[in-house]
Amino acid sequence: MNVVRREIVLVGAPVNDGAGQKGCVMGPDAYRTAGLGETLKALGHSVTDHGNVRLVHPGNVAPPNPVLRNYETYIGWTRALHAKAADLGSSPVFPIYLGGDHSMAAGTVSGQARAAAAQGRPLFVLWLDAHSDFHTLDSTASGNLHGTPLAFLCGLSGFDDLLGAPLEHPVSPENVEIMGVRSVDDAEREMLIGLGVGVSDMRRIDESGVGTLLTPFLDRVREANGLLHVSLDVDFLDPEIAPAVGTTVPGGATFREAHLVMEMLHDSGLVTSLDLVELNPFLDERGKTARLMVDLTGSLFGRRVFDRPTRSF
Ligand code: 5AB
Ligand code: MN
Ligand code: MN
Ligand code: MN
Repeated sequence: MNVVRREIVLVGAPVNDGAGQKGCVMGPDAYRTAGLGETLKALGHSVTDHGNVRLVHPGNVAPPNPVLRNYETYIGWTRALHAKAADLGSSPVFPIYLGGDHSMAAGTVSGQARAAAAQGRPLFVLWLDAHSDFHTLDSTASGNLHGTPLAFLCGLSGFDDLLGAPLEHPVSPENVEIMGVRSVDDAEREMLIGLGVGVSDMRRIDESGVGTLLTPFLDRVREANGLLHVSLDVDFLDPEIAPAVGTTVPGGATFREAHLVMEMLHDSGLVTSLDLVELNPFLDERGKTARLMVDLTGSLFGRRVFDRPTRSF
């Protein structure tokens, strides 16, 4: 098979406190049970499981907004995952972060961005999600912190507690592409427009197709010699095919749309790190969603029906 062999490291991030519902804590083990490691090895890659990252509680920190839920554990997880990702990002391995709710991306992506900056390369982020996760600690109405990581990563203000200092290596908003969106709050919409974040909502996917929307973004990553982090929220997918998530929104990506995204990402050779987030195994139907996420990861790592044309004319 014509697949570039990667040294993959699995990192469990059993983060549960950012979501409104319990259950994401079981995500890392559900991916292991669904055969993520075996699937990647069968494609010719080497896989090492580093186990789960442990939360380090930061001590008492007063939340800047009374509506925020579990603010201190957001800080603790962000610091622990930032350190792990900065470390892995400076080695030649490909990390896959097994969530855990999406608040974990505050740590994984900021750590990868630090490592990218040390190599003098920009980090691009593809955020596959029904939501834009672009609330500040001020603007969130639900107080659920999994709705805030992308605003933090883009350097919006008010998040200095997370790493104990202003974010040193924010991701440029123009280097972010959010795909699959169909639920954005008013405050988020204003900030996304103001900062020029790329958004391909479901209507644009319906009209143009994922391939047409993804290609110019991948071209930009290549031209900038960038690194590309992909953050895949289960709710990017239509709830009919992926029910195991606490924040379902109808009208999501189909089975083939999602696989095509992953296949194109594989062929680009540009992706250097991945989050699999928001899987809530407690809400799954006999492992269906966990298995689909594993299959999609297989497509990202080179699974295909044919690896060459069947004839030359
Ligand atoms: B997810 C909502 N915007 O702030 C909020 O699942 C939903 O990581 C956030 O994308 C969804 O609570 C966060 C209504
Ligand atoms: Mn999300
Ligand atoms: Mn979401
Ligand atoms: Mn969600």
